[in-house]
Amino acid sequence: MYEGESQSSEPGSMPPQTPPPAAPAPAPAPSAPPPAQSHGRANAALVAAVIALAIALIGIVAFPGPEGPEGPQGVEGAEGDEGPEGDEGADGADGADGSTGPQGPQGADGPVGPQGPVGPGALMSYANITSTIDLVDCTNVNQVTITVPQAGKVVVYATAYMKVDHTVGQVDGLRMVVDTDPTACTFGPNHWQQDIPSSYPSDTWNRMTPMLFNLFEVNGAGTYTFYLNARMYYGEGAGDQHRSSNMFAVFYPS
Ligand SMILES: [Ca+2]
Repeated sequence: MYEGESQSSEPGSMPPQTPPPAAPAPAPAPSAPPPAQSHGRANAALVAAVIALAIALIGIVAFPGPEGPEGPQGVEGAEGDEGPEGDEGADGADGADGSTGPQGPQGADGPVGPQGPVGPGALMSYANITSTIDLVDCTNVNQVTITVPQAGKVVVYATAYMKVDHTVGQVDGLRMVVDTDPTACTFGPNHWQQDIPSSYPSDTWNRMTPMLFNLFEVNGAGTYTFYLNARMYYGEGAGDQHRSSNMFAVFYPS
């Protein structure tokens, strides 16, 4: 009972007791939690903030602002790994011809080819005879044959070794010709002729070496024969003979 206050008591109740000595002042109590009303307002504010943030994010996503200026170029990155080899490309156009190279070594000899046609050069035929032939009238002593491919000219050359038996007091005369006739011993511009005067002493081995040539026209291709003929036009006798001779025929095409 505080001073100044009245204390009613009821009958039969306990007498008033002396109040106990005052207790020491209690130590300050730890901070008590806020009243329940303040805690509720804080939660509501937090929820409102979260909702506002969500609305802001939705606004950012749904309604983005204008694009900002392009930023500065970044630093070049490290070189990447080499990629796989690509497919082979199409062939390019041919290049220009190169310069001529050096001459190569000489090759081996080839096989012999077939004989070619007769050329424009001369053809030649040859006849040689060593034979004792008595001269009786006009005597053929040698001949040469030549085959020509076309018209042209044939030149015939002849040399001979002749033996003449001479008796003093008689003339011996030998004539030789080249002709297409084996019986022709005609005197003419192409004949060869030599005499032994009658005053010369007798001799059975008078050697004569005539040299003749004559020109013949041939009208076309073919085989032609030319003859060397001899005749004693004076002093014909048993000892007058042909011993040997050569003939050459050369063809010249037109
Ligand atoms: Ca004679």
